[in-house]
Amino acid sequence: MKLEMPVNTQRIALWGAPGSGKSWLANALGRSLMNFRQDDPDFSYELREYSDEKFAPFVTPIAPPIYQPTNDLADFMWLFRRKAKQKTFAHNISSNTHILHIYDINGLESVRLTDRVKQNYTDVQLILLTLDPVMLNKDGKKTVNKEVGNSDGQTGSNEHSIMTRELYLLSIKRLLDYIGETNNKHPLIAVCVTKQDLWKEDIPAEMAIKHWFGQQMFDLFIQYSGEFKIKTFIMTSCGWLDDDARKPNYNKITGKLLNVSQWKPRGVINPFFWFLDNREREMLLPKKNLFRSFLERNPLRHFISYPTVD
Ligand SMILES: Nc1nc2c(ncn2[C@@H]2O[C@H](COP(=O)(O)OP(=O)(O)O)[C@@H](O)[C@H]2O)c(=O)[nH]1
Ligand SMILES: [Mg+2]
Repeated sequence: MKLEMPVNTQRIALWGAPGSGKSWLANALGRSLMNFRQDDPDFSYELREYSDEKFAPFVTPIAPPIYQPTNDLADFMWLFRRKAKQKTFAHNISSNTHILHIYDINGLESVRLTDRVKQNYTDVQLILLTLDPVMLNKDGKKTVNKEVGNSDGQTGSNEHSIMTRELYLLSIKRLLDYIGETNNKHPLIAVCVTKQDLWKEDIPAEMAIKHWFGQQMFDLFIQYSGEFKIKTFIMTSCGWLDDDARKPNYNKITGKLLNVSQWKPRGVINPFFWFLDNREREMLLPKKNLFRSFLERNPLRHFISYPTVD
């Protein structure tokens, strides 16, 4: 099937340490949308695989996460659509279709910002930073993972990751400085604090950065928020079990889900909805011709926000 509706391509890059949950997050988005509010009275939501200007005729059931490390620069495209169920002006302007072109980048190279991957962070509209408190190397002990130099690491069992608070701070600052210098139009920055199912404490999103990554990291995001639009989200790509709401749907030994049929990621949709909300509002901004936009209905006032999903 050829595409006939207007689409906007949104380039999205993932940044984060090996094993911090980048690939799972990308996969969990598909699953979350499948689980998400098909009974919504205003809109339906669709996500399809997309290639060669064609999209899969059926909503593709997105498989559980792939467990392989991302060695190369993997990129893939999804067609996302929010489709109105009602025929009002507001619903009409709030119905859009996007191609989400996602760049899943090797963890070590992203943290080091090597020349090979640098390019992927310029000219994107959204960067998802995955910050993983579970794998944080709290006391700076040497890493026990011998392969850490050349792969994305099977990190579930790796007790001392390379990522210390200092390294997070340094590498995120380097990334934001680089983008600040090279892009004239800055991407949105979604700070994704991952693996919430494994946290021992209940930490709200506003506190997560300070709590896990320290005051300096918190201050860094404040400092850059003049230049970038930055927002923090907390999430789990595997979620909890239905029958035991406190038990992660996660097998620590195998690094897989315990129960695929109960797979319910939590919080994963929010950075994407935040991003699309911003993009669509931007697209509705009044045109240069002030007189015309005065005569026309200001669509921005009618735009229906994307929901926050808990
Ligand atoms: N418990 C839990 N484990 C996760 C979550 N996300 C990822 N993992 C685990 O961390 C490993 C690395 O995740 P992955 O997405 O491959 O990390 P990447 O290297 O950043 O792409 C996975 O194989 C899982 O075992 C999560 O939300 N909760
Ligand atoms: Mg990966």
